[in-house]
Amino acid sequence: MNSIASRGAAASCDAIEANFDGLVGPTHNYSGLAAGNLAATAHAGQRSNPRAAALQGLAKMKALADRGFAQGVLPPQERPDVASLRSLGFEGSDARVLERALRDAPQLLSAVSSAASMWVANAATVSPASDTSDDRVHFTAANLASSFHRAIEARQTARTLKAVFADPAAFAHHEPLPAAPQFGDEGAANHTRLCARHGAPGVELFVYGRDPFDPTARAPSRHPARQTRAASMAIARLHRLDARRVVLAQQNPDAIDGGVFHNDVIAVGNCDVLFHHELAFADTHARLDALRRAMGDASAVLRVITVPTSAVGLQDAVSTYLFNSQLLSKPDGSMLLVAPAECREHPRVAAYLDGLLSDGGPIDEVITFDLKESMHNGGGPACLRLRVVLDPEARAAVLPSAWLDDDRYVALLAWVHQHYRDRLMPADLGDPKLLVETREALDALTRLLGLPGDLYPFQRG
Ligand code: SUG
Repeated sequence: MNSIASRGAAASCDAIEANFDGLVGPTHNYSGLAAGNLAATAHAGQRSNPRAAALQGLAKMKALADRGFAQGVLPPQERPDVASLRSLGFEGSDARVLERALRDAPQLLSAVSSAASMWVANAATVSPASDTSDDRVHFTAANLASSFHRAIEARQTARTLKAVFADPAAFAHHEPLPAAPQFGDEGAANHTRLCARHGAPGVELFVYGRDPFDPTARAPSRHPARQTRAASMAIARLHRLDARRVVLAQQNPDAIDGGVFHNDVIAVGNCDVLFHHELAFADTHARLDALRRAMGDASAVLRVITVPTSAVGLQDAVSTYLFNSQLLSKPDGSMLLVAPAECREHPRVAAYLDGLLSDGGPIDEVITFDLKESMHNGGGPACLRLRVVLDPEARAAVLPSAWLDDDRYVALLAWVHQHYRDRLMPADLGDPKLLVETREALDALTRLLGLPGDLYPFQRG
């Protein structure tokens, strides 16, 4: 047996799915930047609470870590991103750049101040070693080309992922795809992996919103389709996936027009289970058949839970983010749904969940979290995490200080209390003191998380 084959054998026995959550950054605010994201639009201009947002995210991470799930932390980005303002012609000291941007182009100041990097489901697409032909975990940082405030994340995201998943023997990193409309890529939010168990070869389902190279293809009319078919196909190639175990599916354009700007707002998969709303995909029957065939090739049988509109309407799915839940395998093989608190507050969705728990299916537990600060910008539990399947060798190669343990949790709580404001309005983003506070916070965080001391642009001078 050669070394690659023996590595693959180890992967199939002991791999785990780790969840790396994005820490909410100190500039978390509601600027209404995301077209087609109904929650973000509805909360535009409201006062945010960055401290509460970060604490809500940490509470979810800690609760899942305490339950025995492998939980990591990814740092936020440097915001306001003064360098982006400079690239757009604002000159002078940092304080002057902020002041002039606030006066002349407040929308640009909001965009370069967004804490949107918290939603790390959009950071990258990740393929585990058991799916790739070189037995390494592959990452492609998302270009997020469909909006300015997110497109400026791509370069730093790639840098951060390389710092946390550094070992080239275990991890392969690809640069973001070209940031052109044909290749809009939103990362793992439009990517689902299905398999018999995490370490076994899986089927990778890539969901796209539009096909720019097919003029006859349907597309949404009201809201943008952010992910393109060409981007999904490029990532499948880059990650060296077996074409027999890749399935492409188009999102239902009507769902996008109803507020489903990412597929993870309407579907979630884990191991052999796909939990989705009946309006998630265009051509649902054909796509599910393709998935079943591909799963057969991966020696697995797909279990599908389709939620009909008669039980949960599209609007209710979008407003509660039922499908933006994490679906996690427990040690006995049953599954836990980690849902937003809004699901329990909504009578029809709560009734649906009660039925789901008593139907003898794979999901036998639901826990909910108050993530309102993130939810009001359209980010639920699943948006806040990046899944990375790791075999024992790859797990050992992750930056050790990126894992959340009790001590790091306590240190992060103290760090948030020390550095975060408890109220922020979009107009506060021009305050030069906020920039200084944020840089001090991130400098402390690089030490706390054992990250390279030159991770952020301001640290490189
Ligand atoms: O890209 N919201 C994000 C939410 C991303 C959610 N992620 C997933 N579904 N995986 C977005 O729409 C709002 C920022 C503002 O308006 O201030 C925002 O960018």
